[in-house]
Amino acid sequence: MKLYTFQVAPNPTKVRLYLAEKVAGGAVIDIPQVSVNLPKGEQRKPEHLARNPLGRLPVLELNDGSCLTESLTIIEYLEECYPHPAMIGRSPLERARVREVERIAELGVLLPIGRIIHATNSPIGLPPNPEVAAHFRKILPEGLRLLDTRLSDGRPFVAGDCPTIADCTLAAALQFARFGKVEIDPTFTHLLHWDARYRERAAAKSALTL
Ligand SMILES: N[C@@H](CCC(=O)N[C@@H](CS)C(=O)NCC(=O)O)C(=O)O
Repeated sequence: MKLYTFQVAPNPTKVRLYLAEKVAGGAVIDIPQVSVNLPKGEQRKPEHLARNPLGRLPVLELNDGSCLTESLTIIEYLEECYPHPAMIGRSPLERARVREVERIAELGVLLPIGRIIHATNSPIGLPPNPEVAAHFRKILPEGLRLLDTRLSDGRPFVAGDCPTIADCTLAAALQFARFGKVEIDPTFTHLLHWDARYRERAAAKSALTL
C-alpha cells in the first residue's frame, strides 16, 4: 500500500496521525507516504486524477493498484486490517461514542476551520469570500464548546481514556488553525490543555509539523 498525502493539510494529517498512533501502540504497519504538493497544484495532474478524480488527498493506493479516497474511509479500512491497538473503541457503545466525538471534531471544528482559511487566505489559491469566512467564524465556537465540555471531566483523550480517531481529527484541525492563524478562543481551556498535552505525544511529534 501507499499513502498519498501532504504535510499540514488536515485530511491527510488525520490519516498520518492515525498511523503514527497505531505504530506507537505496537502495530506493525509500514505504508510508504508520497507527498502531492497541493499549493503547486500537483493534485490536478493526470496521474493524481487517476487516483482520485476529485483531485484531493488523502488517497490510499492498495496493493492491487486500486485507490481508496476519503480520510475516514481509509482509517476505517486500516482499522479493520490492523485492529490493535483499537482506535475506534472496543465495544459497540465505545465505538459509537468514538465515532460521535470524531464527527463533532470533523463537522464542528475541522470543517469550519478549513472553510475560514480557504475563504481568507487559501493555500491552494481559492478566491477570498468574506461572507463564508464570517459564517464559519460564527459557528466554530459551537463545535469547540461541545468538545471543551466533554474534556472538562478530566478525561485524558477527547473520547475517553485512550487515543482514538477523534484525537487524530481534532489535532489535525487545530494544526490547520495554527497554519491559517485561526484563533481558538482562549476560554476553551480544557480543549487547549488537551491540545498542548496531545502534541507532546511521540505520535503527534512525528506527524505534526506546526
Ligand atoms: N472528504 C475528504 C476531503 C478531502 C480534501 O478536501 N482534501 C484536501 C486537503 S485537506 C485537498 O486535497 N484539497 C485539494 C484541492 O481541493 O484542490 C476527506 O475526508 O478525505
